[in-house]
Amino acid sequence: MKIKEIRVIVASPGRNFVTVKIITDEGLYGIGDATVNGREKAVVAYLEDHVAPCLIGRDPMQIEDIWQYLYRGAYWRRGPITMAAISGVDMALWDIKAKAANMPLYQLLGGASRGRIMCYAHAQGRTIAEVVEAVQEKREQGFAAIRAQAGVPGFESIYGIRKDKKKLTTLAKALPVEEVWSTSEYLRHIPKVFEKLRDVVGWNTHLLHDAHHRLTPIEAARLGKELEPFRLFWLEDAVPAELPEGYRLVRQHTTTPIALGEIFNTIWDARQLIEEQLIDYIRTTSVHAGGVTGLRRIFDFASIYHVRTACHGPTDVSPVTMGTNLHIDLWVPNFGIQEYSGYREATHEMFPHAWSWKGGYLHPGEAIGHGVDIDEAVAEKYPYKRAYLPVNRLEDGTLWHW
Ligand code: GCO
Ligand code: MG
Repeated sequence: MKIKEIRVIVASPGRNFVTVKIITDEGLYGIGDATVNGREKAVVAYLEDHVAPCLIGRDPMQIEDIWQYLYRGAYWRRGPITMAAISGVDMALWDIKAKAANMPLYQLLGGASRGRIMCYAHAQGRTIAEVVEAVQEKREQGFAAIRAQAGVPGFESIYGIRKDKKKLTTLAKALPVEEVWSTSEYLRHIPKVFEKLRDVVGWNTHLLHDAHHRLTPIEAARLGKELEPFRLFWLEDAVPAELPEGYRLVRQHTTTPIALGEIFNTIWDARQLIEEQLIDYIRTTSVHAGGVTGLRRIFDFASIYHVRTACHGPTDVSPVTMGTNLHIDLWVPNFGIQEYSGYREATHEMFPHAWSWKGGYLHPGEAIGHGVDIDEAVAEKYPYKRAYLPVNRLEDGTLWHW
């Protein structure tokens, strides 16, 4: 079998997705996701101009060799664009291999280690009352784990919370929306949110929170400590992870579990955090951390250190990544949880998939391959639209982490 054609499809069924389609001379094809939210076109150029020409004529069964060829062979290693391109190719190749083997991908990985995959939903609100209502709604839908994000009094919009959705959409078409942030106000407010949530929901629902990279280590330590009475499932991305040893300080002060890694691209980004047991959950996902090949390596390494998996699964990773993650989730012995924030109808329409969601649980399905396809005719109806993530500033105008 040989790789005959590689198509890179960019479409925006509500948000932009970059999809790789690898077609073989035997008619089998595979699909991969290569989306980097807000920088989509860079991956398209990387794939079309630099990767595709090198792969035509190669044996698609040589997944490991192709992975190494694209990783080591580029000389310029790692980074989100390179790794998203490698991930897209890798997912498509595993899809082809599993189709050729006539089995669902999870069987090729070693089979199912569990019957269903626990996922967590997103609940957010501007006021505490709104958050409580949003969490209750997710509980009624059957979610056993819910991430709660709350507005901070006096601030119009922060990560996960927007005052005026319409305004954001209009602005997002042009340039990044700018938000304003105060760590001290946030730190004062968040413990109150979780105190109220525990009062209302009791102890049978897992509660999670994402600090979205905004704190310093000692601030994160304080937040973790103050949230201890409310027994969070985790506190996510408390501190930007460029300085992994910064997390030692967080660990010294709190037993609140720590989750990290949605923006990591390789095992090297996660190595020290895992080795020193500075985190409890590793958030790498198939589209940004090297596809099935990259993720499997990171997760096996994490298992030695009692670190569990928690694949990133927001709306900006496509249903192809979701499907691929679910096969890994079903197999991986050290599974923790899967993020699932759902998709718009148009996204489901563009990516027909075998995976399914019921209550708070997901399953990859029994279709051969990873079970996710792309409907190219539907994709044509939704052309790419330039869009950015917001940026964040402190009250005095200093650019901060978003
Ligand atoms: C999460 C993430 C996302 C990111 C988004 C950026 O935990 O789901 O933090 O919401 O902000 O993926 O593109
Ligand atoms: Mg996050």
